[in-house]
Amino acid sequence: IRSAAASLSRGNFAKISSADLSFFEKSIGNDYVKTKEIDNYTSDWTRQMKGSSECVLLPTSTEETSAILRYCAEKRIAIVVQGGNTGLVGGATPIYDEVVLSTSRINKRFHLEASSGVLTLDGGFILADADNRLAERGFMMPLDLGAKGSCQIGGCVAAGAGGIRLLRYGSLHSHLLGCTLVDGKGTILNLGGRLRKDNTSLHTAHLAIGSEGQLGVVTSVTMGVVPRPQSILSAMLAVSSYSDCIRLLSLARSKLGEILSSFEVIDGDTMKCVERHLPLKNVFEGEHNFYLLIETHGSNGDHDAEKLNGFVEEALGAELAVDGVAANSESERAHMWRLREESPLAAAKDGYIYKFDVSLPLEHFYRLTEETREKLKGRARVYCYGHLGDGNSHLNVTTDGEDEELKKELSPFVYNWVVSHGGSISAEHGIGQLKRDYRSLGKSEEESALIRSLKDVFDPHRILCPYKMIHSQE
Ligand code: 2HG
Ligand code: ZN
Repeated sequence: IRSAAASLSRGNFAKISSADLSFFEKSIGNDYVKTKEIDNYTSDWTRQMKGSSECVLLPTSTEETSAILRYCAEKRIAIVVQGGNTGLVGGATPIYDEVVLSTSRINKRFHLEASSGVLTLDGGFILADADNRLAERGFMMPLDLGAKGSCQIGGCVAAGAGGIRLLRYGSLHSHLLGCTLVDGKGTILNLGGRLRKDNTSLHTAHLAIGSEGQLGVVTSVTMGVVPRPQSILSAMLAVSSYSDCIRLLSLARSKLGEILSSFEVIDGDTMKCVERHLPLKNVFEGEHNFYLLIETHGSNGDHDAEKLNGFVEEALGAELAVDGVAANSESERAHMWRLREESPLAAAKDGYIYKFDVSLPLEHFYRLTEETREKLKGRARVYCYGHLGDGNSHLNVTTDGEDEELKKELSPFVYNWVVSHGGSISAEHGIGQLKRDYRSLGKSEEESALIRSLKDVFDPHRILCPYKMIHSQE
């Protein structure tokens, strides 16, 4: 995927010299200034988005990060900040010759205060590693996403990651209490703190959420974590119409109440795509138009099972669902989640892929898929899966080969449709380079101007992540 961002001209940034490399080597050690075999850092994980860079820097601390940024600001060297490189919009992939600043080695500090459930950890901590450490103490990371094995907590904050249990625990705005942000001048900003409540000023730490490296590098995060649920149950429903899916969401909210933690959808075409490309089988016999994956998190297995079974029975009795299956073991539960979490992988194997991640009011959620299918009839395959409980659709379109014409039409069609139906062109993946040209859709000029002013405060030389959400030359 080459986005329009690549057609922007290179900014007026300095080229890396041998003196610059010597400075970096002196500051963070020779081994952590990489100039060779850096493809893993200059392409995104799908290897579809490729850029280039003269060097990758791997600092170990906030202080080393600050020294690098202070120097780069002075010399006007452009930087792209990278966490686990699991993003879906090319935000962490360099375009011209930006230096890649990777937070992978800033991953030592991990401190949990069990009485309050407040965790402080380094920004480079991998989400699954943090969650495993919390599990030993009876806690859990409130956010969970398919990329958990590689994504880093600082990157999650910068990406504004959502994931599969936002419905229950809320977004990062519900959890982030403080963070350390090293800005584009190298200043170390300790924003917010570790208190659950602190209403003394602007909530500056929250500016880091979804900032995509535009304001600084998140080197440390302080956040609330949640008790690990003692009972986790999953079930799937097969449903024939979208309107029944929405009725089932209301039913789930009222019947499952506080234990409802995920309400995910996979449409019929996606399920067939999963079965076609992956060694995975649907849990239902026969074909259905929609599949819902529902999960509960609670503290009493018997009570939760009674509620979940009651919900499934009512869904079947009222003929809102045509079939229902509850997971009876951990492996059955894992199987259900693989169907949903590997849907992106199956779609990627289906051909050349055009990806969308949009928010829509529920009444319009599936009409976008239907209208896109209608528009592209005979030219492309259209898949929809996502976080229905959050109104977040992952619309994916595939063709046998790259289709330039379709590419030109598709994004404007989808994004204009979304905005004119009260949605957002990015629900959780961000803007990066992929959606750069559409970033102001649905935003007022006043809000865009405010965002540019904030950029100038944090990164006056605009060296951080150019050509992306906030462009260096605008
Ligand atoms: C998911 O929910 C991720 O699986 C990825 O946000 C979605 O790649 C996608 O379409
Ligand atoms: Zn998602």
